[in-house]
Amino acid sequence: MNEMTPPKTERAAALKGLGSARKRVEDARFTQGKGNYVDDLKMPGMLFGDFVRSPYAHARIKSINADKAKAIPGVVAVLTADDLRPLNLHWMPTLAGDKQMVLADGKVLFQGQEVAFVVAEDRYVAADAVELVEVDYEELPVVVDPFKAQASDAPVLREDLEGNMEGAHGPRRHHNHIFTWEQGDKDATEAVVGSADVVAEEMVYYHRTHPCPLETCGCVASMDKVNGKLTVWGTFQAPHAVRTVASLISGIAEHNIRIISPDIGGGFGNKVGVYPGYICSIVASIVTGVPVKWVEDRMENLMATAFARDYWMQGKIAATKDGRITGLWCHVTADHGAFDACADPTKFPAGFFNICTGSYDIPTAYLAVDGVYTNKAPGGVAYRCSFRVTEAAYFIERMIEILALKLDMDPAELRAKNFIRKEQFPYQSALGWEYDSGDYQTAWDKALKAVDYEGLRREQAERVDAFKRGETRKLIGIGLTHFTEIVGAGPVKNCDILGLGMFDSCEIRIHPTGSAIARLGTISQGQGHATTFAQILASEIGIPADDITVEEGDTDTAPYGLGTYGSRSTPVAGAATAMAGRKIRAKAQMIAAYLLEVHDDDVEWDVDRFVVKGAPQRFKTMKEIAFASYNQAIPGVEPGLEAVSYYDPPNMTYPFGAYVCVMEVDVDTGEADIRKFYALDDCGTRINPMIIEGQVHGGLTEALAIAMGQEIAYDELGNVKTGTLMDFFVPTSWETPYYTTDHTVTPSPHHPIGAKGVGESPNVGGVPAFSNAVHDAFRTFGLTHTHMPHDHWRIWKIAHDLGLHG
Ligand code: MCN
Ligand code: CUM
Repeated sequence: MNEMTPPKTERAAALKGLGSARKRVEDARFTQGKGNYVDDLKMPGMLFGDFVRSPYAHARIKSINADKAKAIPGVVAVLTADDLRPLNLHWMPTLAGDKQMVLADGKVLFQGQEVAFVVAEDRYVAADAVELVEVDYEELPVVVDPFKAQASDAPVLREDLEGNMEGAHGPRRHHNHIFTWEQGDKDATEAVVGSADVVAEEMVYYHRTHPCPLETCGCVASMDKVNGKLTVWGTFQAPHAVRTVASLISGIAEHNIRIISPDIGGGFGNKVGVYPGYICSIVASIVTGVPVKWVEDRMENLMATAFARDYWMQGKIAATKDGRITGLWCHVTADHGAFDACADPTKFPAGFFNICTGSYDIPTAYLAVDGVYTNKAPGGVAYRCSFRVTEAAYFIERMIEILALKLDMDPAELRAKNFIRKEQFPYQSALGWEYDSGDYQTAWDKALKAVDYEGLRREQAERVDAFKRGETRKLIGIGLTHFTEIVGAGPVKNCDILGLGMFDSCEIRIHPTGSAIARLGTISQGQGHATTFAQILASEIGIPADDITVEEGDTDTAPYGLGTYGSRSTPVAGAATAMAGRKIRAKAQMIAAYLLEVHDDDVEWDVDRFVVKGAPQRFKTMKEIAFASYNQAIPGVEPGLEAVSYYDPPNMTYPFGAYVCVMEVDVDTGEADIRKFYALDDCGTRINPMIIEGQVHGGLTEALAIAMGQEIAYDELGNVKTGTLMDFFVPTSWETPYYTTDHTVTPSPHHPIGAKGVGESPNVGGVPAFSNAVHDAFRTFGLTHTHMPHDHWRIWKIAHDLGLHG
């Protein structure tokens, strides 16, 4: 038997476990068009809902007349706030402790706001009826500027809060003010900034944009009146949380609610929040007794569901003459739109923005964030953001560049000089985080060497000379970034959403023949969980990944979890998976020892089996053990082989990376051509290098979009100017450059397999890299800072303002 046993490496490779570039199991159905998305659901008698939306950003509603709409054949109902009021569902709580109108109650506060919900026998009839609902609006003054919103004579946006100066996050100091959030030491920081050799000061704006997933948001609600059970299929990134919230809001017992997230065509944070469409569909199904589907169109998605960013970040960074950073001061004005519907952990109204000291050992820091209401769509945390970490990384990586200019120092050198050093981990940051692990200098050196940084700087200088001689109209920009992220919310002691601690879970069942199913509290939206979670397990329990089904997203079967966002699946559910796997292995060890007639301690694990110590010819494979667990009566051991783990991580994980973007900028057309993009990511132990590369490519492309053109822009009347894909930039293969990916591996010391999250890293690091490249191209011509997005017109304008057009 012994001579038949393949060598360890062969057996390990057959498992396709940790580190294997296993192909995505999901792709068999996706590439054949056989995915099952919400809009693919068809049920007998199903009705369709569609919204009447406000054309105005701020207006009083004097009357709504739905008579003409109701007269069209096929229209079943038209719901307004008056219909929802008796159920107390005309407003709903938001994740940020605010409340939001489900249907306009007396007034509207942003363009595209939901005013009435038409329910009809088909989608087209519903759309026709929407056009016939007559709403009489009286326009009110509009505020789209968060600074003007705080003027003493600014119009009162939230009349429902009038006189209520106590908000969900402490006192409000103005009728359009939501909260102030402070971190760090104000006095000490102001003293450092006040007496420093050098201080760089700037207003860094990270404009409003939108995650714009290919599949928009939607759901099908089905109330089974016979069994009293409500089932909702939806594009939900956190199905269990939706179930609990639905139960609390509707009064339906939680066991009578089943939430199912089917295949999701991209989430990017857009599908974390709760939208009026969900509530209206549920109510409509309860009222009509048949399933009701609501799926928004592209314009509705861009205009009304969770936007991203819109942070005005005023910064001061202080340093010694030789470039040692001594302090960081930051004040953020956060434009939250009409309702604070930001999806942050409860205690963090500005997410994890206090990671804004970045990769640097900054001894003193202070941060204050003021949330403000305006006449824009609500939302706020979405789009590969790691809870505002993308804003934080953009802020610090711009401030570093601006400081380098002021010091007349190379920005690569300035960064290296201030890195948190390897031996300082675990590192306590001035704004309250404990970074788990990192080796920034190694990553930085590797990146600079890979792109030949010195050579690039020489070439850049030569180009500037040639430009000045009139031989070329193109400049070279070198965009550097070293980012540190914080992902894996999170420790239950300080992270919850609506009171639900942010643990996650995994439940494993091994079948008699040695294959398995694992169910998790997370939900993939394209990240490849069915592929990668099986790999974690394969290495833990010695069953090939190909023999393990991973199932997520059905609250009737999956263990309770908080869902997928904030790159938390690997740090939290991935840890739960490893821990559940270890429980399986512990039981398997007892079974193996019994079968081999030795003591438990006399067997040891060997890839896919337990072997008797010192007698390698005597072993039991996991397949044999699995069968034995179902057919042997083992004293003191329960039949079957199952385990469940609920994992509360002791800390978050701190992935990091070094990105370099090399750009050719045409001074006369404003075109920016990306010549090279190098991305080194360190996400600790790598589960599947191919999936990581895919995550990085996708996130970089979104970063390219954001930095180079994509925005949700409003005019002064609050009209959304970028509500279609004609105006809202989504890169195609044409605009997407070639990316070079690389890595270092610094494991997380507290994660069972040492893995950190990676899904959002490329956005967090990518945006500053692209933006810094644009800035760097004009560095020698006196550009300090300019706002994103850097579309052709804006780049042309920089050149123009710098007098480069002669
Ligand atoms: N991974 C790995 N090794 C690591 C870390 C991660 O192989 N050390 C793999 C994981 O196993 C997983 C993937 O990379 O298959 C992403 O894992 P993780 O970083 O834990 O992130 P999540 O699974 O929690 O995904 C969320 C993250 C977020 S918040 C946004 S926003 C985003 C992103 O993922 N949305 C996405 N990537 C996306 N990719 C797609 N295709 N679609 C989205 O909507
Ligand atoms: Cu902030 S976007 Mo992701 O956390 O779903």
